[in-house]
Amino acid sequence: MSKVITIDPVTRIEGHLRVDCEITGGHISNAWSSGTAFRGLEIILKGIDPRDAWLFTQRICGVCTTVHGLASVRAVENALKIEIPLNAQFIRNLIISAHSVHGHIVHFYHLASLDWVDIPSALNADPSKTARLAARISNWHLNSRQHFKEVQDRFRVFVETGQLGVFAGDGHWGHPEMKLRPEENLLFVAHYLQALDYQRKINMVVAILGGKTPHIQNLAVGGVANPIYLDSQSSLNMERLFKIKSIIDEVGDFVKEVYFVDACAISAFYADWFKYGAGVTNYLSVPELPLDTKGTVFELPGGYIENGDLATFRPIRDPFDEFFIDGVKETVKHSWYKEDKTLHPWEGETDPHYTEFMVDEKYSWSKAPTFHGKPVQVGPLANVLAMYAAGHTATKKYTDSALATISNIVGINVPLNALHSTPGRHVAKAVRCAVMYETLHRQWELLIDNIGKGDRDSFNPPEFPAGEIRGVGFHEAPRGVLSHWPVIDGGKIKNFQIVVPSTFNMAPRNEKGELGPCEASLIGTPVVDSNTPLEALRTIRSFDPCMACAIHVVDLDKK
Ligand code: NFE
Ligand code: MG
Repeated sequence: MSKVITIDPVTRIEGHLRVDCEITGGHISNAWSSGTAFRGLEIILKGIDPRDAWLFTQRICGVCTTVHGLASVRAVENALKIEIPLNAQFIRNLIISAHSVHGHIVHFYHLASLDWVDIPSALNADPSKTARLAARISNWHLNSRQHFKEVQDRFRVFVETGQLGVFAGDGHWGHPEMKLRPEENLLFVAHYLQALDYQRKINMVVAILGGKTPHIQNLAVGGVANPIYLDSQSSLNMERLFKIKSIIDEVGDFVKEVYFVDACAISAFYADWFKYGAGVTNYLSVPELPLDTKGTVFELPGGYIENGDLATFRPIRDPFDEFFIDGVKETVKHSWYKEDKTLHPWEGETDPHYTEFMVDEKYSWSKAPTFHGKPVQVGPLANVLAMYAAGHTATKKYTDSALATISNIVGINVPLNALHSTPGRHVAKAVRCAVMYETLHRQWELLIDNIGKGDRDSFNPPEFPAGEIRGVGFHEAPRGVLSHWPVIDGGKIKNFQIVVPSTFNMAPRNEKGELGPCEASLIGTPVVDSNTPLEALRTIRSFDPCMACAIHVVDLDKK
């Protein structure tokens, strides 16, 4: 006997998502992912000055604001084939890296961890035992009996006065699939609270360089609007640069001694889960952190892996690489847009056409992107596997260290292949966070060295030719490959398509009826109680879905 359950809305994500699961014999046998909010942001872009596009596209999302700003200016620079000053690249790279570290910490602790951690159970923990447990896996200075006791006491006051606050409505407390002991739960409650502070701290780097966050103000087609005078109080000066350095150092300890360790520990405590959640194992990521003025040499590699086989890794060189440019298409066969076309983003057309939720026809506002005709998974797992396949040193170091830590806790060898799974997405995100933290240091040094050579440039003014030009700007965002595809005519935007990480991952079926990555990953997942489908939510949230980003509309006829 099969039964279909509807989870709507999926909470602790960004935006509006409905997921329907067919459950047969205690396991998910089919799934449908549906973006339920129509967004119209791309319509506004038509006819505007391409130098302003980034200010509009940033408003797509309140979570990953910098990424759309960045992809937009890159896309217009790519269309113009202009170079930008080295200082501008390094300043952008610092923002990208800090924003990624922030995003990964927030996702793991504040959006996803409560699917695995039974918060109220922490009240029954013995803080001394929690401290001993923590000492075995980490050197973090706050892992003391005294600190855990303080957290527990503070938390008890909340519970006893009935004020669970953010923990009130959205937990699955006491669910039979919650497997951690009270001591382990207390450890994660303490780190959950610390993480609130550290995600804020690293975001200060974004705010110092970007003017504010969310929605940075310092981008420009041609560079950044950060004047560099080392002894002026009103520009990027030595004081601010060293403030950034001190924040990076401080947050680095948290990333390595807390987040990285916790992601390994949770995965190890739930090691059974390594067999669930693989789904689509075609992986796409793009290179990131450009080191030259043309934006063609990168610090971090990216590329395509087919069927989970790292031997198939094919690097993507840069945004001029035709393997990337020709590979991206979007289909609307199962999305609420007219007709069933599969189009390249430069030809992209979108004509909203809402029907009811009909799984054999149309059932989502999200389009279904493909890469060379196949559904692909994007995100930190895709990126880490690509960087691993490319032999990237820091990625190899942290991935091997994560697998060794997990194997050590579980007591059996957990291989690289285990990462094709729900916990694999969390482990990979922690690996990527540690890698991004190291790159923060490197980008800071590159910026300081370049300024030290006397280079103060941060902007090259763009000039728009008559006639039509096209560009693509890609970015490896916290949730995966993001690309913006403008068509510009006579200095005005004629068309602007945005293909987003969550559109890839949370896609409905494509033109061939193949399931999107999240849909596919749910198949086979056990659900012990269909009234509280915690297990399905674990896998859905492991993608860090952002539906606000995933859904956009372009209306070519301005209807
Ligand atoms: Ni709104 Fe995003 C990221 C983009 S969507 S969060 O990262 O682009 O997956
Ligand atoms: Mg789009």
